[in-house]
Amino acid sequence: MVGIGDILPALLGGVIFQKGSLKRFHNLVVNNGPLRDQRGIALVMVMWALVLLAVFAAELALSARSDRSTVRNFKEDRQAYFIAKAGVEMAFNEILADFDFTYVADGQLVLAKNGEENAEYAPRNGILIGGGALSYTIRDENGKLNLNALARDGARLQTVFGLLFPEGLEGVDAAVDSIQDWVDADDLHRANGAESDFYQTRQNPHKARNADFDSLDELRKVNGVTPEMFARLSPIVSLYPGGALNVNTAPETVLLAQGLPADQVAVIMKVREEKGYSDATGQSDIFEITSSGSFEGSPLVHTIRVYVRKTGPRSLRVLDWIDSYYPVKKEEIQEEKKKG
Ligand SMILES: [Ca+2]
Repeated sequence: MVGIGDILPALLGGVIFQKGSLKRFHNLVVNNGPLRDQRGIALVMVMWALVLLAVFAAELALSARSDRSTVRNFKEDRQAYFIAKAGVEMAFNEILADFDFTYVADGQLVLAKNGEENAEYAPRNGILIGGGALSYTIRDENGKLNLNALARDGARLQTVFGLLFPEGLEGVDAAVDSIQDWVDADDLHRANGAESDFYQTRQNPHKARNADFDSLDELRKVNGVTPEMFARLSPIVSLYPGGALNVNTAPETVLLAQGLPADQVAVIMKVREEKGYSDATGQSDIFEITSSGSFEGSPLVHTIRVYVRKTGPRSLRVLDWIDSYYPVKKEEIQEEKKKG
C-alpha cells in the first residue's frame, strides 16, 4: 500500500527526500529551514491534500451516480421485460385458439378459421399495458427453409444468396463455403471456407460447430456471414424441420429456393395477393413469436423470442425461449459496409 508519506515528496519535486517518513521531512524543515520556507511548504502540502480530497470526492460522486443509473437501467429493463412477456402470452392465446389455416395479410400471419378468411384479427402493435407498451409478431416456421438442410447444400446456398441479394453480393463464396464447413464433421476447410483453426485465432476464440446449428444466432459466428447477410437470411430459415412447406406463408424467395418453377411461384403470389391465401388447407404447427416491450418514458426496449409447436387443440410446447433477443441493428450493417 502506498501511503501519503510516499506520494508527497514525489509530488513536491521528489528531490527533497528519499522515500521515507514525513517526520524526517518535518524535522529537517523545522530545525534547519527559515520560517518562511516552512510556511510555504506547509501551504503546498495543504493544497495537495485538498487536491487529493477533491479527487476522492469526485470519484465517489461519480461512482454513486453510475450505480444509480445502473440500478435505474436494470429496473426499466425488468419492467420492459415483463411487458414483453405479456406479449408472448397474447401470442400463445392466439395460437391456442381454434384455427384451420394460416396466411399472411399486411405482413402479419393470420391464424384463420375456414370460412372466416376476412375476419378481423387481433391487433399486435402498440398495445398499452401495465404502464408501457408492447408489440409482437407471429411468424410461421412452416413457411421457411430448414437451415441445417440448406447449410449442407452449397448450390442451394448460392441460389438463396442470389435471391436475397438481387443487386449482387460480394464475399458470397466465403459465406457459402464457411457455412458448409461449420456443419460438416471434418476440420478440412473448403477453398473459401473456415474451420476451428481459423476461429481459434479470433478475438473470442471458439470452434466450428461441426454439427447442426443449435440456434439461428450461431450463423453470426460463421466466417464471411456479414450482419446484412444475417439480417436477410435469418427470417427465411428455421431450425425446425416442418412437414410440407405452407404455400400460404412461405416468402417468394423460399418458394423459388425450394425449386418451384418461377411461373408457378408467380401464380401462387398472384392468388395470394387477390385472396390473401393460395390454399385453404395450408396448416402450420410451429411458430416464431417476437415480442418487444418498453416502459413509459424509458428508451429501453426488451425483446423476447420464443418458438412453439402447437401440439393439440388447447396445448402447445415451447421449443426455444430466448429471454433477451437482440435484432441486428442498422448501425451494425452500416459499420460492416464501411469496413468492407
Ligand atoms: Ca467442419
